[in-house]
Order: sequence, then structure tokens, then C-alpha cells
Amino acid sequence: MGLPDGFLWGGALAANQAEGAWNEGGRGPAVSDVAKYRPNVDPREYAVHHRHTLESIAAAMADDDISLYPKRRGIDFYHRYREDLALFAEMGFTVLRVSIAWSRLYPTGEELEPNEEGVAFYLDLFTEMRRLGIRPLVTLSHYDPPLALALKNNAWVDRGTIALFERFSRTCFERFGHLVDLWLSFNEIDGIIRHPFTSGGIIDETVEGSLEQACYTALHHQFVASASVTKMLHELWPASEMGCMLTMLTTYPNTCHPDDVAATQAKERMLYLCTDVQAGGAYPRLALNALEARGVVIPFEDGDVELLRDHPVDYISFSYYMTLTESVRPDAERTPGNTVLGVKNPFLASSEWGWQIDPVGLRISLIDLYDRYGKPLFIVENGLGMRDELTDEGRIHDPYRIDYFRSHFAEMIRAVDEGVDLRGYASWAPIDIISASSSQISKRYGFIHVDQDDLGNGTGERRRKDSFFWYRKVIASNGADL
Ligand code: BGP
Repeated sequence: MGLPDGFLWGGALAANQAEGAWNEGGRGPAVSDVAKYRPNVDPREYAVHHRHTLESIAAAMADDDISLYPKRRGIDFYHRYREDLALFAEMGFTVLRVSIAWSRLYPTGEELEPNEEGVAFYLDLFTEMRRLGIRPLVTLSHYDPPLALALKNNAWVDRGTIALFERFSRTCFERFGHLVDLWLSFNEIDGIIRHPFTSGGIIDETVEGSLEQACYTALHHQFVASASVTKMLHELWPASEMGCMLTMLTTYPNTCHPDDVAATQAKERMLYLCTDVQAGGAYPRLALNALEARGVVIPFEDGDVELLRDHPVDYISFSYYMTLTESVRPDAERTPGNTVLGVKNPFLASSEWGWQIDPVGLRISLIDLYDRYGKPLFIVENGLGMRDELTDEGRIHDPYRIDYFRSHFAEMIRAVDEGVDLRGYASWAPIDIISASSSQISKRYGFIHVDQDDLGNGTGERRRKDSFFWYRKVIASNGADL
């Protein structure tokens, strides 16, 4: 059977990892601007690597050695987006996921009116996308809350941030809603538990008594904000759609020992918590019990339950990179995972960064999600970070990346053939980009190579890799020719 007509093919970017121009065009500092490149950080330490104190932030903001802060530079998408969009169009993209940097529109998050230079940038970006036949899918929050909000009150821990986010979102809907009809509220909203600062702007980990309480307080405020802007979008643009986004981390029990199976069940319950709230409209009772057992209380206020219930998302999106394996046994060998730790699966190969490559896991994830929610799905991130080599002729031969996508597309199509309603696919990332967890560009994802190293040296020249031409053929055949 294969993929339906109208299936959307493309790629995904994030403002904080692509735009650069961190202090241009009226943009204010975001939490991503203090992400320092530290060579040879053990992937298992990335989560710690992303924690900051007031002192470390002050030091980073006083440090003008931009080579150490790759996300301030990105891949200069802010200035080169027309060239990049033309390359995406050459591959035949019908969708491109990008994010809007909150602090480019509201530099501190608290201004009453938006920064018009920021509005103009995104207006031109979306207009150019539409001109090229590329449908924007826009993330409102992708790992870059304004730094000022983090410094002021730990950003999302403070309930007042909801109203500020509503103001920012209303500006986005009013100014871009005629060009953008696919929206996403929070990138990997579950990620706040793994990296509180990057996702939630949380600096003082004791602010709510415990870090876990701070994370779930902030997460609840994000849930409320997401439901509120979903309601707002539907009032302003009834035909537009709001999605939620999950880090899909399908987890296998390390053995058939019942304790391993029970541990995996508990882990998956917390994995689905965010989508249960945003797509199902309520916190599951067992998840609340599990949190209360750990002393975590969700700070409901009047109206929250009804808002979540009455304004679920229209579709569910997710990132998919790997599957995990869970064991209750301490001796289980832990894989050098990225920001998530798991037990090494002996049946799966891993990337240099410890991400276990599992195409069948994508089919399992698609079927699990569709079985659970019955809502349209969208893969908004999937890809393989690898070190690519440039040949003397300036070519990049990346058969490993083609193999990765070919095997994942085959399983994706099998899930659709079983009946999953999948609306589209966006690779992460269609062009080499700054890694969120490691701040490296040498962990290359793109079909397009960028001449830039981890310290920012290089011409920034874009080159088509072998996989560029392969992906173009896949899109032209709507997945029939892999
Ligand atoms: C996801 C993020 C993306 C991107 C991706 C790849 O969690 O939503 O922004 O960063 O991971 O991971 P990394 O960049 O750490 O290699």
C-alpha cells in the first residue's frame, strides 16, 4: 500500500541550533546562549553539563570567545536561510519544521510589544517557504526560553510565565497565522525532567524544595500554557492545528524477568505522561500516584483541569532516535547514552554517541502511540549523528546515513500499512546543525554538509552529500523508491 497522497516530507531545525545571530536583530539572550562547547565530555555527563548556576551564567555571558559557544553562531541560518530553503526545495520538501526564538520577538520575555525586527525575520522566512511550496511546521518553544526569565524566577517554575508565553504565542498566531497552519507548542515537553535548565529555565534546583518538584511544577505550567494556546489558536485560526511533542523512548525489558518487565512498565508510564495530558486531556491516576509517592505534588489551580480536558492537541508528534533497555539489576551494563541512560541492547548497534539504532523500534513506537491515542501522528525528528569525511574532490559519501534512513522508512511504511495515520516525516536535521546535547557540529545529521568545525572555523559553505540525492529520490517516489 505505501504512504498516502499528500504525505508531507521534509526536515526539522531549531532556532537555537541553526539561526546564530544571537545578539542581532534585537534578539535577547536565551538559555541556549550559555551552552559551552566542552570537547570530550562523556555523553553520560551531558545532563550535568547543561546545569548552570547564576555564577556560571554570568561568566558565560561575560565570555566573548564565541568559538566556545557554538549555539550563538549556529550555522548562520539567520543570514543564509534563503540559500538553505532553496536546497530543501531542491530535495522536494513539502514541509519544514522550524522554531521561533521567543527572545527574538520578546528579548526579556516581558516586553508589552514585540521586537519588530524579529517579526520581520520570521515573516520573510515563512513567506519564502510558502513561495517554494514548503509548508511551515512551527515550534513555539524549542530549548530556548529567554535567559532573563530564568534569571528572574526560574522561568517555567513561576506560574506568571504562562501569561508571558500566551502573549508571545498570540503575536505568533496574529502575525504569522496566515502563513503557518501547523504548530507545535513545546519541543519534547518531557525533556524538562532530563535537562531542567535547557527546557524550563530552571537554575535554582532547590526552588521548590526538590529538583523533581521544580521540574513537575514547571511541566504543569507548560501543560497549562500549551492547552491555553491551543484554545487561542483554534479561536483565531479554526482550521489550523496544534500538536504536542514527545521524546519517543520506547523501552524494552532487559530480560523476561518479571521485575525487569515491571520496571519497564513503570518507565513507559512516565514516558506517556506528557502525551496523556496533552492529547488525552488529563493526568493518569497511576502517574499521579507514582509522583505523590515520591513527594511530588502537581500545583493545580482553579480551571486547570477543565482547560486541559477541553483543549487537547489535534495531533501527536515525536522525535525518534533510539530505543532503550531497562533493567532493575545494578550489574546490567549501561550504554554510554546521550542525556538518557539505558542498558546496552546486545542486538542493536550504537552510534559513537551511544544512541542505539533500532528501525523496528520506530514501527513499534508508531503502533504503540496510535493504539494508545488514535490521533494523527507526525515524526518531527529522526536521524543519525555521525562524523562525515570530505573527499579531496569535496564530496561526502555517507552510505551509513542512507542505510539508516532506508531501514527506518521501511519500518515507518509497514506501520502505515498496518493502519497508522501518519501525516508526515521530518528528518533531524536536513542540514548539519549544532548538537543540542554536545554543542558539536561534528555530530553531523544533514543531507547537506556545512563547512564549519566545532569551534566555528570554516567558510560555512553548503555541500550536497550523497544522501541529498537519495532523499530527493525517496521524496519524489513518496517513499516507494528506497
Ligand atoms: C532532540 C532535540 C533536537 C536535536 C536532537 C538531536 O532531543 O529536540 O533539538 O538536538 O535531539 O540531539 P543532539 O542535537 O543532542 O545530537
